[in-house]
Amino acid sequence: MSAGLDRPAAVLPAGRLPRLNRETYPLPKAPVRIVHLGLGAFHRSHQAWYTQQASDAGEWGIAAFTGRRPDAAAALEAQDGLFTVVERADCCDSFAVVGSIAEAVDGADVERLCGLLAAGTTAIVTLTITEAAYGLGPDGRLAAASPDVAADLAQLTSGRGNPTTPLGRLVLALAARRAAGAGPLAVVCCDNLSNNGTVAHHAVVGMAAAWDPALAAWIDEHISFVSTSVDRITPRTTEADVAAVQDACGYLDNSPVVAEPFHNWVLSGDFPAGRPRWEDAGAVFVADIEPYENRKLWLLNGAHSLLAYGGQLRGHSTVAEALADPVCLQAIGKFWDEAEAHLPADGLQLDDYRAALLARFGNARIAHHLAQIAMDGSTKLRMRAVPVLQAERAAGRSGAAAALMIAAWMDFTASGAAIHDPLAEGVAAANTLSGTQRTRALMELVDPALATDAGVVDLVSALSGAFAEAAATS
Ligand code: CS2
Repeated sequence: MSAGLDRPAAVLPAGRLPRLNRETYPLPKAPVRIVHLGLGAFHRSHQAWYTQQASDAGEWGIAAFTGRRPDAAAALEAQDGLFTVVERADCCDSFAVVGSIAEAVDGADVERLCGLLAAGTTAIVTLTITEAAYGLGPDGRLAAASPDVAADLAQLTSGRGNPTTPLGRLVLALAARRAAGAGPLAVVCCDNLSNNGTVAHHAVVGMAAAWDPALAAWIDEHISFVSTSVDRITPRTTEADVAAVQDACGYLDNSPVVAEPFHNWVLSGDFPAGRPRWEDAGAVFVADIEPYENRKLWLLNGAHSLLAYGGQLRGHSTVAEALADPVCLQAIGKFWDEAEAHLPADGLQLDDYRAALLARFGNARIAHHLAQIAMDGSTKLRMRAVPVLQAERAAGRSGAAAALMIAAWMDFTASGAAIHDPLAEGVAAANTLSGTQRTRALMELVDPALATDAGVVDLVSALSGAFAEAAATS
């Protein structure tokens, strides 16, 4: 069921326009069977959109919880959970109202979260909590000493029950499900991580085990962790987007979301309590997700990170601007060649995929800001550059294009731009050093093993400055 708009453009002044809600736009509310953690633009343009398109959408409502701030939940609740998806193609926009979010909740309301997970009708928990929020250190284990994780463990063990990280909240809510005897469910990780189901599993069980080993054992037995590869470019909503929806749709929507027309969702794993027919909207269920995941993380997200650091060092602000710079374009092509050598040749249509990516990145009507992509670099590079660099070196080649992504990140961290990173303190400390010492210290934050490889450290050091120095016409 797609809720396309059939209203004429507004002729009334903004003050007299109706507010989007279920009275002005009568979409029925489905019963909550999905709980989402991480209510943001991407959840709305992707999982909420897919759920709305499923032929059994009427049975699957979402209760979506925010992360640190309540704002997005308050804004959406004021419109009964409704919002507009603006599909922004390079020719034009189209608009559709999505009604699958039945409840938008402040993430701090752990009581509501526990209540929903204790209900046997809740079948799925989806997560978009950011790559960095899984609380895992560079070794892939739960960083129990990190301040947020340690604070949540203290909350859980003291029985005060007020964790603040999404993981801590999820563990508490799973304990409520166990206590209620509500049975199995699926946790579906929708963050850009390799093996994201396994990562979520380790993170949740790691935190549970540090609190209550019996809960950890119950989670292992009853909770399915589904791995997924998610894709839809969704920049942050701007005031201009809000105004565009108002003009085109004739109502006030305080929470529209702009996304490219392209969308993709590949999933692998069990849904012991059922799931919506997401395949009706094109979702694909596979036995082995790794090739799809690597294709997306390396070719799309890897290129994004190259553009984010290299592009900003060259004075660009958006993906489309950076792509138009031959220096950036050439860096992407070289990185894709390296990555492609480690992807299966069959079934992934890599030529088409690369061509489609260039078209998607080149859509200048989507103002996808490089500063947004540049965030959390230490975590993202671990998924986007490191595996390609390792594979290239194992194959006896230098991996210079993957190393260039890491060198560009390092240059960017010293460029004076604001650094948003879970390891920001370590980044700042490393940047007080110089030369190879600095490179090694920064590399340790991304991948400790690579930091001990003198060849890699020398290569990355030698590539420092490459973006800023390259001539635009080279
Ligand atoms: C981007 C992703 O911000 C980033 O790190 O690379 O959000 C990217 O836009 C999405 O994965 C596209 O599906």
